[in-house]
Amino acid sequence: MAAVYQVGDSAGWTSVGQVDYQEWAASKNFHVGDTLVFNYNSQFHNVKQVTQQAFEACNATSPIATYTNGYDTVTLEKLGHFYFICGYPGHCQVGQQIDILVSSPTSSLSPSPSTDQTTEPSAASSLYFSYNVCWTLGVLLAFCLSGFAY
Ligand SMILES: [Cu+2]
Repeated sequence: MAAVYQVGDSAGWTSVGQVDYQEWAASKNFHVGDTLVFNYNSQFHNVKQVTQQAFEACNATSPIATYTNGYDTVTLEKLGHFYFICGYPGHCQVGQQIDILVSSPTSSLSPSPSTDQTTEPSAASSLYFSYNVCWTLGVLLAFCLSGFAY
């Protein structure tokens, strides 16, 4: 099921308010087909998808893609990292940058097939139990009889 995430939740995409976008991204599990929504005032911000190198350098001069609408949706179409920064001077440097890692869904372990073996040991043990009881009773009987005999 594809999910839609508003980047920064109610804070949106901003350079003020000290939004920790890495923490925000780390709290999510992004999968192929999910959509990011960048919600911001387009007078003050934009969204530039950049390479890892440009991301680390806060270099917005040669972006992979540029979004400027103020309500931009970006579909995560493949696995791997998606790097976004704000192209306005100084904004990336103060933390308006986000590294989205799109991972494949973890394959859930299928439960081990149940077998009929669970019933067999209990049947065997009850058989063993009744054998023990008979043997114990037999010994007691023999003991009692021998007690009477002497
Ligand atoms: Cu900005």
